[in-house]
Amino acid sequence: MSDAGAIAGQLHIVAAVNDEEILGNNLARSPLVASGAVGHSCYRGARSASEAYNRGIDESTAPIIVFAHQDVFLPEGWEEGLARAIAEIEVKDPDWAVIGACGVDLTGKHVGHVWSSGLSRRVGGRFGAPRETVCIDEFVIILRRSSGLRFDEGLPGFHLYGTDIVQMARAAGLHAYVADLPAIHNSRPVRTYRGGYADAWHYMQRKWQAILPIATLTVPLTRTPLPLLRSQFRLWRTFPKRLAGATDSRIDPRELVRQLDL
Ligand SMILES: [Mn+2]
Repeated sequence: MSDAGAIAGQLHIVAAVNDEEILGNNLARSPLVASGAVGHSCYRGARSASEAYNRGIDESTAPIIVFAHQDVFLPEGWEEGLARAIAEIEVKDPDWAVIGACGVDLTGKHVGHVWSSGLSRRVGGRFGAPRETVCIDEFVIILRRSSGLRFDEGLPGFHLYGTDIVQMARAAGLHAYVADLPAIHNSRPVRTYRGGYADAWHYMQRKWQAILPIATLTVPLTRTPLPLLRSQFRLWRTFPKRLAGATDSRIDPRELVRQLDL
């Protein structure tokens, strides 16, 4: 799978969409999507990411499914990076289940590489060979269809499904990886961990109670709710400053790629 044309034929892109302008400005502009090189399905009106993503699994046939946020831009050549990562992973683990672009490795170290407009900074940087991970950021999730994994439709809303799919892989004796696949996450600053986020966190806390704590890229899953409460307070206190410092998410991500040399 070293050749980019070969990998494109194995992929299908799936997105849950609630804003056509954001989709048009970001994911739809990605060369893979804009050129028609890879098929894509957008699901609107889903109650949860799991519901949309499982429809994407059921209504496509490609062996590798790329679940991407509507506010993600996959730069030119992204699929070549993916082909390289898969080749590297398959030397040791032909039965890999999940690949993401940001995660936490088995030693607890954050690894990944993305531009986040919400944070107005490059998160992580080049890190070489793919590494096993215990969670992944939801902005891009790559699933090997023959792993047999599906998203848990009991998990409400649009949070923590990256950690959940990785933990389901591990529970099934499979492995998940973070690969160096830089992209633009043209996100807005996170306003709150109340409401939908808290519902998902409590669901995950119950679901995985036997193996807590579990690292995530937001709030760790723990027996005590203290980390969630602390993070809720911190987000509330810092939101005005983060909003003021964020990159305008209406920016053309192609311009960001040129500026950032991702
Ligand atoms: Mn996003």
